[in-house]
Amino acid sequence: MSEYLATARACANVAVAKYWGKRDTALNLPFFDSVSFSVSGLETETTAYWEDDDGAGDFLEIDGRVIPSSMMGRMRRILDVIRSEKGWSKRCVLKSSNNFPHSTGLASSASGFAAAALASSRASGLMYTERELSRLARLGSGSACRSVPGGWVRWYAGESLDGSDSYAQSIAPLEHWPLHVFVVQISDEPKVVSSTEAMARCQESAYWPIYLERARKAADIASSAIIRRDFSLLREAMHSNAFELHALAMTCQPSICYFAPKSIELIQHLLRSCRSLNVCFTMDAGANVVILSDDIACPFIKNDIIGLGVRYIQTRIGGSAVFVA
Ligand code: 2P0
Repeated sequence: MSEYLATARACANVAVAKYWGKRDTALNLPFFDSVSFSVSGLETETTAYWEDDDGAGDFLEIDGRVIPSSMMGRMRRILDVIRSEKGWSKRCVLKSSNNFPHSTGLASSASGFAAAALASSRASGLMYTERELSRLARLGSGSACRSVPGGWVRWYAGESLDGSDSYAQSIAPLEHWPLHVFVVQISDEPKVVSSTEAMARCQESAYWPIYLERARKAADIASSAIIRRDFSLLREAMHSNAFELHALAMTCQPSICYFAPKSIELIQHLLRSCRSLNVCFTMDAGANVVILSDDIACPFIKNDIIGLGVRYIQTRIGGSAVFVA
């Protein structure tokens, strides 16, 4: 076994004000800031080691499945930064496992690239700061930069062409507002359209300029709701941002519709519950619904979900990516 060995863990994250659209596709640079929370217990653990390359190249295994070299481009972007900094030509071997099923609809790419960035850099002997790690993880998947810090997190879009000012940092620790999180598994089906492709298609929609104008303000509103623990404002920010994204997706050619019948049914229950309880929800590029609630609303929300006969995971706001060993 290599002396250059490290293991790291990172949590999935869910956006309250979403990342959608890239000003640079190679560097995953967004047009505007986004805000998310880390999801406790939904984690990727990655072990990385570096060794002399006998010509085999980098190796990646996820949940026991070997990823073909042709599909490792995003991971290689991260490893190439480390190789260049070290002046190395070594190869990296990464073994990664997710403790949550794909059917949660939560992108394991965010926790996966965050854990891989931390494990591979530590294994090389580099001690990156949180900000440097966040930038590195972003090269794998945009949203991965938000899985580096913990709690409530803001990804600053930045302005520079090289992405040096595009990173995420915590705006409040998880103890600041320890809400309940429900990840409702509406569908086991793979996404109808990948986020990367959907983002590109959405920029062709006639409604993109309106979406862009509003999305540019969403992170400020969501951040202020979180900092003030203002549930009504959080709900307003979260619902409008999610519905605007899905409305935009539907106006693409050809249209993209991520809703399943049970997503709508659950949303209708939740919208009724919202009138009297502190509950709010969002949907990413898939049919599943993620709900936030306070202690009082929690049992009522559970009933809404159980009544639908769908699977769910109940958890809390999570922490940052951590070095394990
Ligand atoms: C988000 N999503 O803010 C948004 C909302 C999905 C819907 O970030 O192309 O996997 O790898 O940078 O990070 C999912 O997109 O996309 C995502 P890439 P990523 O969470």
